Amino acid sequence: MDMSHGHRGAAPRRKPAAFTLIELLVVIAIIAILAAILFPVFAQAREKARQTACLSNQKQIGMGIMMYMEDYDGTAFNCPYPGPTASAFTPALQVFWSEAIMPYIKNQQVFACPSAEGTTGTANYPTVSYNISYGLNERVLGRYPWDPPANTPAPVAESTLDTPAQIGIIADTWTDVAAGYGQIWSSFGCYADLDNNGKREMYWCSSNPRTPWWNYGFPRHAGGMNVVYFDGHVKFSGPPTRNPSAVGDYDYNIYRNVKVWQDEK
Ligand SMILES: [Ca+2]
Repeated sequence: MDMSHGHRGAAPRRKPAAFTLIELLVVIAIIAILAAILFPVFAQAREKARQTACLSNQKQIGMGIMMYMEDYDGTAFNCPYPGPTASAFTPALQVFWSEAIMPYIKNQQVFACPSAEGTTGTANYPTVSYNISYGLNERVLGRYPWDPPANTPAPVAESTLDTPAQIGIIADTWTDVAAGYGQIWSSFGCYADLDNNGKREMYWCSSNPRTPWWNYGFPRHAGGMNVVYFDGHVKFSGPPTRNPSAVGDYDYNIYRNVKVWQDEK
């Protein structure tokens, strides 16, 4: 039996109901609340996807560096900061670090993090035709012969370090698009005794947000950054924590899981 037909056949007790103003406002309010809850989630999901794409970029960069080292007796390239003038450019490198490994990667897009605009070079290195938003570990890949510890040559061979898997070599770095330059490095390294054994270890640090041009690792992925380690593996790290021994803007925040150099004996 058709129930609706029976109803329709009965005498209507009231008009077919339209929405009242109050009902309409309640529905709109509920939709607004749901939107307010969901939109940040959508934004987070988008950033999460970018973070994963960035990690994939770095995986290829890490593999490129490993292949480079296989061809050069286990030794990494070395691209020190060339200084403010070309005369300080020692040694006289001809290529930016991305170009050093380009023969192994053959893809310019992997040097650009999707969460950053990137820049095309820095200081006195020749600029490139693509964006770069990653910087290198100055101690390992941008080393001067006189950098501590003593008697460690530049370029650095992986075999000279005890714990390459703990040492970050490439990470997200700050780039100033408006100024038109990026940073060759992503870390000076800052000292802290996080294991409280009385000896300081050198960790990767993040810039003080108040002075972003002191640009170490740049935490652009929900407060963290992606890192390539000296054995070629990649990992997300962060967010950074306040460095207990920070004395200024140089070493304000610290990535506890990313070392810049091996523990000094
Ligand atoms: Ca220690």
